[in-house]
Amino acid sequence: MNRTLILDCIEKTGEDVKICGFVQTKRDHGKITFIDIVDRSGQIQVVLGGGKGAGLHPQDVVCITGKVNKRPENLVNKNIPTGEIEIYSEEIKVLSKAAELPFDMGGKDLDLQLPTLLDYRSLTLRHPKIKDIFKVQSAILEGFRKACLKRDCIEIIVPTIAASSTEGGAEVFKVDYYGHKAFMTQSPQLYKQMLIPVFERVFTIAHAYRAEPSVTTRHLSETTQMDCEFGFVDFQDLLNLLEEIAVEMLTFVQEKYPHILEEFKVSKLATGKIPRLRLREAQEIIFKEFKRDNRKEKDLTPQDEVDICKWALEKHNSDFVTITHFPMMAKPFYTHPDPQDPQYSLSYDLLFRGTEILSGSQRINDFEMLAQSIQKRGMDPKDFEMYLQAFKYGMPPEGGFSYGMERLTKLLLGLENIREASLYPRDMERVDVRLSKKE
Ligand code: AMO
Repeated sequence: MNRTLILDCIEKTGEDVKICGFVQTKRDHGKITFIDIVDRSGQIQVVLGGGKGAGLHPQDVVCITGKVNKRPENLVNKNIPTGEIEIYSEEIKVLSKAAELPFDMGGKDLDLQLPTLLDYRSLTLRHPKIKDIFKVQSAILEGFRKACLKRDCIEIIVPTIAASSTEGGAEVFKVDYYGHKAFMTQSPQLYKQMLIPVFERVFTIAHAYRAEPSVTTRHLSETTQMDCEFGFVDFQDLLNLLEEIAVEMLTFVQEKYPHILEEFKVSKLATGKIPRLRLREAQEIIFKEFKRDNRKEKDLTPQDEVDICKWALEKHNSDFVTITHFPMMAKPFYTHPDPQDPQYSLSYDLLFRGTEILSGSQRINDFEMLAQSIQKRGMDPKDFEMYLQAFKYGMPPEGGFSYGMERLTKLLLGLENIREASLYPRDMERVDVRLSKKE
């Protein structure tokens, strides 16, 4: 008999089916055993007769052949799509036995401390609610791709080993590259720009490596960036693009997985017109409404981000707020100064539900100006030879931005820690296994 997916059993009441999946929970009632089986499509209750349930354990991999029955009215489970049916079976084949689990995985939530959740990652990812985080993440990627393709962008895959650092600063992993100096890229920035004269519009979903010196709930050492870059655009075009793509992408997720967002008890997207504030305007609001004077700082503090998002939701019914015009000295070398006020830059961050999820800027597209900007920051243009070549031979006005995939997932689902939004998070303390403390 061919395998039937669990969700498709709904259409097969009265028929014999074969389902294959994992034992989620097991309840023995004498010769009868109730087991919940999970496959990629969903979960179903199986009533196993003939004493066949003895010896079964959670996470055993099984195939079960049996009849799909309607459940008695008083036993219907309204919380799952297959809640009106169950399978009665006396035939079970165990494909793979699971070792005894270190903790109970049968509850609706997996109540574990974060270190345990990550120490047993290959196991904890199987829990339906944890799995749902990554279904949402996959939909974020799908929504992003759709929005970019719709705008005529070409998808590119770029290297993650490079001859120079991309974002500056000390947060860079060095690589011994056949005895030469090389770096893990902090972002796909330089390559996406280099490809503008080739394709005009590009996007990439790229690994980025940040040697973060501290442990926070919003930073990873290896992160995934969703990057766009557009040629022949100005600052206003870029602001429109980044906001439109964000709303489209998250609306797509909301429409694809409404039940998961409900399960995580998060509210629907507030999509009022997104307020745009210069950094100094945002800091003025923080000062007036929240009584903190950060008006001379070069960026918003984490608490400022929380508060300005609160303000955007209350006053504009928007889960997003765009902050522009950060000081030039706070931004990477490729950022274009504002011609009206060159101390400030044509840069922007997008904040979503209390945290920055995106950064970007109009870029310097003039070859000489770019080489000078590299020098001004104490770097050597020689280290950027391939990059500068793209500008030397003609570069249109251009700009772009980057969304942080894990941050977006965390904020959309209201997770406490960004590590929950990464399949296999890397941080100062962990590369799959916990790193031993340095002496
Ligand atoms: P930036 O460094 O701000 O900009 O990164 C863009 C977005 O990526 C996410 N992000 C991170 N997420 C988790 N852990 C980290 N350590 C981490 N670092 C960044 C954030 C952030 O908003 N090249 C520019 C983008 C551009 O100008 O196009 C850049 O990398 O959500």
